[in-house]
Amino acid sequence: TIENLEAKFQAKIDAEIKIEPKDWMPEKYRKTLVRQISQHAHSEIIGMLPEGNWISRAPSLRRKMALLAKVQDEGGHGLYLYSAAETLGTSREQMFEDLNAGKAKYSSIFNYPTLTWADIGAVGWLVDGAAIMNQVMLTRTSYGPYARAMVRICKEESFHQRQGYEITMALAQGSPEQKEMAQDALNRWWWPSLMMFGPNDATSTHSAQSMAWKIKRKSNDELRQAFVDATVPQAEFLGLTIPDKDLKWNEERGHYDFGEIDWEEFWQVVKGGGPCNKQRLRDRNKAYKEGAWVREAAMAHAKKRAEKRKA
Ligand code: FAQ
Repeated sequence: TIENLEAKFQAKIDAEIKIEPKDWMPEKYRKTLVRQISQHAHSEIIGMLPEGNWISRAPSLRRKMALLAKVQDEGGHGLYLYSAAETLGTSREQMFEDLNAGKAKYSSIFNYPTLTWADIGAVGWLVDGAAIMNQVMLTRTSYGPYARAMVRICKEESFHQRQGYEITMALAQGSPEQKEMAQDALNRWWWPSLMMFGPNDATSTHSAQSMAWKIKRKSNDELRQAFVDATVPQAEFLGLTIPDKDLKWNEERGHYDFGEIDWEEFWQVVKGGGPCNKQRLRDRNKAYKEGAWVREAAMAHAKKRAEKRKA
């Protein structure tokens, strides 16, 4: 019976045995994974856009090379994640279609503009920092292909974070104008970075089930707290100020207390009303259309090679 199958499935999860593509799984587990992995994949490739904006304007050849490599890595992360989602029986075309039509979600963070070079530092330091905090737990997620993809992604992501921190450090130790740029970027990216972890646990619709299935290993609030705790000393080291007047070390809890997130802003961005949502979708659709010939050529090449191998 279905109850039997479900009980066996949960026992496997409880015993820390990975679920693999051909294993039986509850339909809701499959659906949740497709939702989360595809949103994650979309975030990676939409995330290329705000940074791609600065490749041609990076202040030196060294900076340009590092940024180019980082943006390319993100394209790669998208590919591993789309592949992982495909093992659950959904097609890449369908996922692209949903993204391009504005039907699929991707991380709220990528709907904010990158106004100055200092934003590239802040994105690496804060956005990649938040991404790693969330993704390290996903290397232990219960679905095998997702967990394995996350291992490599996390290694690359930690290079990205350091790249951003180093840009911010150079600015923070530079001229007064440069320091001001770094501070301004921190002011604009801090709160949106905290929003990346999603709604509070009490209002998170999927958390309880995802934790029971060990898709998620830590809750949204737990991860957000860990990010704040890790990042405050980094800002102090740089001599920059985190834009939160309620931020304060709490000796009793052994954590930083911090202010309330503007949840209205969060949901507005998630629902498509952020500063750059329209622009991101427009750019994504344009890139998809203009890249059609590349996909066709790659398919033709793969077909030719397959035929040669048969012959
Ligand atoms: N933005 O019940 P929950 C990166 C949605 S890192 C937009 O808590 P869940 C690397 C959520 O989907 C960024 N939507 O959901 C990079 C759900 O909507 P639905 C990507 C959000 O899944 C760095 C609803 O709210 N990382 O790309 C957000 O249990 C630099 C209720 O929320 C990942 O995706 C948000 N911030 O927990 C690239 C990590 N938060 O589906 C380039 C994997 C929540 O019911 C440059 N994902 N929502 O319509 C996760 O760990 C989880 O999905 C969470 C949300 C933690 C994001």
